[in-house]
Amino acid sequence: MNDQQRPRVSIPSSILLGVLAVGAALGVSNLVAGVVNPPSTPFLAVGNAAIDRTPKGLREFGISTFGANDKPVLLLGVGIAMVVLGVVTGLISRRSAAPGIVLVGVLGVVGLLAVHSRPNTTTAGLVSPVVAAIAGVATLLVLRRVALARATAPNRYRHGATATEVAAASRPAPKDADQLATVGEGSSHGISRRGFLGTSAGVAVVAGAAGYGGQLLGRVDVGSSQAAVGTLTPVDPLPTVAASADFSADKGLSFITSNADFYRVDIALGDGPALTTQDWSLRIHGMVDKEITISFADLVKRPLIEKRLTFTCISYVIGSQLVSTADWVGVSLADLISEAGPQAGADQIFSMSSDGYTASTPLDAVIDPARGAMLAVNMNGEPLPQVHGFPVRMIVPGFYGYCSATKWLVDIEVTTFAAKKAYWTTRDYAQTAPVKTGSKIVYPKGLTQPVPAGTVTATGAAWSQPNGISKVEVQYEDGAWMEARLGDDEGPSSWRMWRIDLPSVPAGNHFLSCRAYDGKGRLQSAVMSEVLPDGQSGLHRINFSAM
Ligand SMILES: Nc1nc2c(c(=O)[nH]1)N[C@H]1C(S)=C(S)[C@@H](COP(=O)(O)O)O[C@H]1N2
Ligand SMILES: [Mo]
Repeated sequence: MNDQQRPRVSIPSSILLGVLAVGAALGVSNLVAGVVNPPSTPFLAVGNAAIDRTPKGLREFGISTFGANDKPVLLLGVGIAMVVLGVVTGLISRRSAAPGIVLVGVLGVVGLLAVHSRPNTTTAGLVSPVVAAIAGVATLLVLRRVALARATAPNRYRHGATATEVAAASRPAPKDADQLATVGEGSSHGISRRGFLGTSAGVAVVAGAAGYGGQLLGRVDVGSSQAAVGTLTPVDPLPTVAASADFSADKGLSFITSNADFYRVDIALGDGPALTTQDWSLRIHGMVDKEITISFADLVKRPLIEKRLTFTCISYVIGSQLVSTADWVGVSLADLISEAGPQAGADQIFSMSSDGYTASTPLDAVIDPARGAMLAVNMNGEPLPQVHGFPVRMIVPGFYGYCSATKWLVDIEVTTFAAKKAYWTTRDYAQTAPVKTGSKIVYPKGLTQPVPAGTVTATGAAWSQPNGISKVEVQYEDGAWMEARLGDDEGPSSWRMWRIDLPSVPAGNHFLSCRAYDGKGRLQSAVMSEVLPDGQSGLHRINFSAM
């Protein structure tokens, strides 16, 4: 029989069966992953692998375009890619199953490599993509067979069949069955089509149930664990922020950023790793005299400290939202590392998240008691939200988050910069980067929200962790720099609010810029640089309108 004579699956049926083959593979893989090793679903692993391989420009683009939605957008992209691959699988398998089997096999290998590349995968987790590929191929073969089934073999016991249908189905088969087969389902009538649709619906239900079942099995009850942690009381609780420190609040920037508004940036998908305090422990090892492994219960028995700290992301673009402030309760990291006893020659703290994210921070900064590096367990009086690293995250004031603020922290290695490179360092970011002194204008908000002409009270924030802010200046149009009034100092690693009255601003469009001096009197750089490799410098300059 030459190729032309082979029965062919119709285009719609081939699309349906291709999508179902990929869907069945994903559903079954989710189930297996749920049973053996929850974090290792091939779907998420492929998403994570995609993130890890995102070119640097695209990362900054993704963060600035989609903000906190960059993850759902990515998952949607992986989902769409799966549907497209399903369609392709079906269409290339119309005459023969071989091309589709190859494609599903390739997908299985990609899933296997992706799962394998995840640091939190156990060997058992590798079973999931393998079983997925088998389920995909089996679905493809079964559905093709049903789609091409001869009209001569109807299922006369089909559930719900009417008496007439059963009678019709039991009539003798046409003699030219072979001829029918060569033209495939195209000439077969309703019975085989319904058989195909019924089987397809069955596959869809089983795949969906498997996927959902995997979801349920893999579920970790983070909420109960957070509730059990609750609000922890530090030895010296911080007073609430005075109104005289918070004086941009009326213009839309409160001193403390609520947990819901606090910016979020990470490479994790969904809400990030789902850990409980029971599962959690931290190991401190490497170039130390005494290795330490500490449980959550033992961690919070240590003296609890509270700090009001401003976080800045390396992706902070001048004037953007990637800078936030919260009250953090936790334990001194400087003390813990000192107890482990760093050995001579070590210069790096290499911290790792349960999902394999790594950050490199200078050892001397971490053990400097004045800087106040900590392991945080509460954020603004609540257990850490999952997206911010529950149950424990690291904080080292004065460094951008990427090289200091590891969330879902489980491992700290005392080592050297020469020996180990962290996640973003291998992707062209600096191995470590102190936060650059920054300032931004919060009000006026720009051209879109005109302000009344006359006296305009401009306001904003400035930060320079860990030295604090000593002065902020504002320039209206191209005039002389004028000193702004500063809000109360809430500590050298918190931002400081500023405001200034601009008298008699006429109707029309105007320019406004600001610049800050750090606690040592050093002026912020006016040179507009790129984010890469160590953060953007430059002044915030806005155009606003008065009317
Ligand atoms: N595990 C983990 N921790 C991480 C990251 C990450 O991708 N994974 N990103 C870092 C970056 S780039 C920043 S700016 C801060 C942001 O912390 P937040 O999301 O709580 O604001 O977390 C840091 N810690
Ligand atoms: Mo960041």
